[in-house]
Amino acid sequence: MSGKLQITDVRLEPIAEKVLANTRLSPEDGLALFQSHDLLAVGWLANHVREQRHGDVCYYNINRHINPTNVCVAHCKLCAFGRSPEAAGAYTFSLEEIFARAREGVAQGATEFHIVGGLHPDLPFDYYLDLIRGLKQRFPQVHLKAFTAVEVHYYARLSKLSIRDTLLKMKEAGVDSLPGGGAEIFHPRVRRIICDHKVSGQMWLQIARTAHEIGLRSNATMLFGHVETLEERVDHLVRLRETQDRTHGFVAFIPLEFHPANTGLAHLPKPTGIDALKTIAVSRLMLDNFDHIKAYWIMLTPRIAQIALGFGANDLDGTVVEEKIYHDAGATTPEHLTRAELERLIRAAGRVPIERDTLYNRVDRSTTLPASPSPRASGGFLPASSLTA
Ligand code: V47
Repeated sequence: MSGKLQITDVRLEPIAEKVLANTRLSPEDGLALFQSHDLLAVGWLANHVREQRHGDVCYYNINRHINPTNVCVAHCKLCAFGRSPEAAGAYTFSLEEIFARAREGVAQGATEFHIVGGLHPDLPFDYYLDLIRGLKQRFPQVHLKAFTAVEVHYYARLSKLSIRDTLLKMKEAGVDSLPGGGAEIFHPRVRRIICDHKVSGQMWLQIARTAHEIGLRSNATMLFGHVETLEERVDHLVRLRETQDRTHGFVAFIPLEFHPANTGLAHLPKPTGIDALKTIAVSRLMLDNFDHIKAYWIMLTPRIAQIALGFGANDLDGTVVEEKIYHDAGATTPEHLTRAELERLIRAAGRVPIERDTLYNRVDRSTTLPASPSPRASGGFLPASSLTA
């Protein structure tokens, strides 16, 4: 962002000095940023940090979301996706149905399958391992970003294995990294209200640490805009920052805006666009040890996601194709954006679109255009690092 920093909120002045001197912000600074109505100054600072790290680049990827089942025993108030086994709309895909969706994704050039689902009362751990093995065998070139810490905890209980051994089995089967879901807000007061039966925040962080220890990278999220206080948001960010200091295993942070429709919290108002932009900016400023902050367009809308690229975000996430979690909760965004549409949004925001894989290696399709959708073909992509000097 060109132009000078103009501050109208004097509480931001010492914080701006710290940001410009690359000094870590305190929890009190985080709170002052959230409380400030000087959105443009907060955004300017976040954009300053973003441009120091990434210049004008904005990443996106070609991916496909796959949700194997929406049957879930957790019944979280925040969620409109999970169903009881007998409820209308409950589904569980067979492995063949999942492979067919994956094949379609590969034909469209997907470099990543993002796989998350409900906590099914009857499916054994082997169903999930067979799913991963089957995908890896058929599409070895595609990164499998599969199963949140919440699912890992559930499979460990199901199979009576330790968290570490559960993760090792997943890795052995072909899981490449973990998505960032299920983090919500770590504070127990909030979890008691929005997701009473889910793993604790402490356990979520421990599972992320264990995953990092065995060489699996993972993402992190924060669900904002429901019953949490601003102090609880700051606490969430600080705990993630502390964990990242120890492991350096988090790849990206995704602030997730709460969608209340059809959930047990449907009486709550929707978060505002200002809150979404400020949360992205504060995340960039507090998470000084995270490289990537995603503006997940499905949840923000493409319009707000575009603006977020000037407020600290450096990634729009992917093409997605089929999305259930937000659309069950009333999202009116499309479920799919093409590469051309993502690139257009990024260019119109004054940024340079770069296709990436899950771990932010650049993907260069210029030399190998997809000739056929054969599952064994490269899918037309190679990491740029393998093509150019
Ligand atoms: O864990 C559920 C959230 C998450 C609602 O890792 C809701 O790259 C809003 O984690 N309103 C799943 N949010 C999505 C997720 C994600 C998305 C994109 C990229 C990545 C990544 C991860 O969605 C859940 C929960 O926190 N969620 N219900 C709702 N009604």
